[in-house]
Amino acid sequence: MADILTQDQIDTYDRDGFCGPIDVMSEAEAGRIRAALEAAEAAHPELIGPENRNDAHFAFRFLDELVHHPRVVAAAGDLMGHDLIAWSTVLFVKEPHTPGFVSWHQDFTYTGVEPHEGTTAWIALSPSTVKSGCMQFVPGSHRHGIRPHRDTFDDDNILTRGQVIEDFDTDSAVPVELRPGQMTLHHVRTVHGSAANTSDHRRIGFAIQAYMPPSVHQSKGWDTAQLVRGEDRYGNFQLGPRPAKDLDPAGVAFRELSAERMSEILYDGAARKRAY
Ligand SMILES: O=C(O)CCC(=O)C(=O)O
Repeated sequence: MADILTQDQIDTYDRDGFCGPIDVMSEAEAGRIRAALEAAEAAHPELIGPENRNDAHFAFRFLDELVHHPRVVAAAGDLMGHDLIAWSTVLFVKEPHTPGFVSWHQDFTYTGVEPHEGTTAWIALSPSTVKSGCMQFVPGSHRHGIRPHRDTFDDDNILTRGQVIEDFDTDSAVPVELRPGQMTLHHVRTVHGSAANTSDHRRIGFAIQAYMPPSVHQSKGWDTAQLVRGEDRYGNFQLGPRPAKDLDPAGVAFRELSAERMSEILYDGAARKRAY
C-alpha cells in the first residue's frame, strides 16, 4: 500500500516516467520557505545563488527540511522503497523575463550512478507555469537507455554542460504546471526540459536529484550522499550530516566537499567547466 501516491499516479509514473502535480504543502508554507530562501540569497550570495546552487541543503535548514519533508520522502518511497538516500540537490531559479532555459536531457547522463534507480523530486516555491518555464516531460522516454547528449555550453542553457539530446522526437512532451508547494517526480532517465521564463515573477524550483535506494553505487570512484530514511546497509556513499542550524560549520564543510565532487563527476571528460 502506497503512503502518498495514488495507484493511478504510480501507474502513470511507471508508464510515462513522471507524475504530478503532487501536493506537498500549502501555498502559505511554500511562501514561508521562499521568504527564507530569498533572505539567504540576500545575506549570503557567496553561498546561495546562480553559481552556488548545488547541495545547499547541507548548509541551510529550510532546504534540509524540504529534502526530509515527510510527504516528499513518503512519495519518493512509494516508488523507490523504504531505505532512501538523496544524491544531490539543485536550486533552479529563473528570473522574470530572462532567457535561461533547460535543454532536453536525462538526469543520470553524467552522474556515474549505477544502476539508474532513482526519482527526482522537483518542488515549486513559486508558480511554475508554461509562461514561467515549467518542466516538460516526454512520456515513456525513461524506458530506454541514456541517449547521446551533445555539450553546447550555451550561455542561456542553465544545465552544467548545456547538454542536449538531439534527433529525438519531443512533440509529445507534456508541460506540468505547479502551484507553490506542489511537486513532480520523474525517473532519472525521463527526457525533460524547460523553456525561458517570460512571466513577471521568479520561477523557483528545488530539485532533489535523486532519491535512490542505498544499493546503487558510483561508477566513477567515491561519492557523497545523505541518508534520508531507513538504513544504508551498503556503504557505497560517504553520507553527509543534516545541519543543526543554518550555516552549521559541519554542514557547510560537507557541502563544499560534496559540491566539488559533484562538479568533478558531472564535468568528467568535458571540454570546459563552468562555475556551477
Ligand atoms: O528547473 C528546470 O526547469 C529543470 C530542472 C531539471 O532538469 C531537473 O530537476 O532535473
